[in-house]
Amino acid sequence: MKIEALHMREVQMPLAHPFETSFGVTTGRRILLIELEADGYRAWGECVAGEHPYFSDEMVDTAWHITQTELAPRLLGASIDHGSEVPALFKQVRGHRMAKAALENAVWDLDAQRQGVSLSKLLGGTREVIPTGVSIGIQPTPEQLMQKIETEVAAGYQRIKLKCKHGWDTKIFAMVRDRWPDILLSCDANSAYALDDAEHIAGWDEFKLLMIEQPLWYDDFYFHATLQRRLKTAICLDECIRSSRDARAALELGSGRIINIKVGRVGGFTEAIAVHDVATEFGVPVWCGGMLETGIGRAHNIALSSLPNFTLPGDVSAAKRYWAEDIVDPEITVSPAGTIMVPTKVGRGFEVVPERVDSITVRSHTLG
Ligand code: OSB
Ligand code: MG
Repeated sequence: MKIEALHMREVQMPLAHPFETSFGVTTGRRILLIELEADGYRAWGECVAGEHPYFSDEMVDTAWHITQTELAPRLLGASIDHGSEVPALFKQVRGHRMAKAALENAVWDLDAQRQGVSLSKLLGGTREVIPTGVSIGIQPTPEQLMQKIETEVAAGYQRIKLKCKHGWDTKIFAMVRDRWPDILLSCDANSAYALDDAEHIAGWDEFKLLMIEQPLWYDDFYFHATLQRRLKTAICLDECIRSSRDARAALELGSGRIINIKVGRVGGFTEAIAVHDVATEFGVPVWCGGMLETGIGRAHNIALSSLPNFTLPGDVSAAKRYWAEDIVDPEITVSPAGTIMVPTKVGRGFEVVPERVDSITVRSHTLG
């Protein structure tokens, strides 16, 4: 198929609740969306780059620039049969994985429609439902955190992940474990600690956390191996895994025992599947991370989460936790058992509502 037109747009959406991590507070999202046209089909991709280069070195403005000047021209007019052919088109451009992923994922989204199969099936998914968890940001007070956990546990979520940092860690975990001794509980430091904190972190072993996500530097997996040797609790790697080669190196080193796969962080579905496969080879479970996505990215995450080694609950939770009104129909919801049904319909299974997207678009650019 030939990519006939490529539309870029930036949408702005206020979050229903502010989201605080060790790197800052997000109150609203600026998101780059991609729409492709080919063979009479229209497909979508979402770029997960944030408003600032705090999670990774990408941000929405760099993604916009690199898409417009380098990536989109390479995709436009290209004849491709499959999403897995896209990385080769972008090979000359180093990095900018989130920008690349938005385009590649849109091609998979298109190909699913063209082949008349669900995106899950096209990606190699085998699950009918996916287990889901929630990521709960740092709250103004411990009482507010306890209230949030109560709400999410009552909603059925199968795993509670707490964002943490110095001053919002040991005491908080103790308080939560005291009230909920048996829930699946984890924490995510987003690189808030250093190796000098090893003893402090080892103190969390008593809380029986499922995992400690990215405790050390965003670009490190060598010292994570040093730390992992000192912990009973599994380390889960997020920021530092940018490719299947990183995954193999990290697992050979023993840097962690669980991997969080974010399709944007690794550059698209092709590489996400490759990371999944490396983890399988090492007997390491994976789960799907979230980046405060709209329904487009969320639908793509649901399809990815249907692959066999996504055995742990992911951060792919219900749209209403993030948005007063999402941009897809039907609304993405979670069952009382804490699961999301994987759509069996053709394509991504959640239709983009054009009027809704138009109403929140602040800039757009078309190629082709
Ligand atoms: O580290 O997983 C992370 C959100 C933005 C940036 C990084 C992370 C997150 C989350 C939120 O944890 C997951 C979600 O609910 O989408
Ligand atoms: Mg994380």
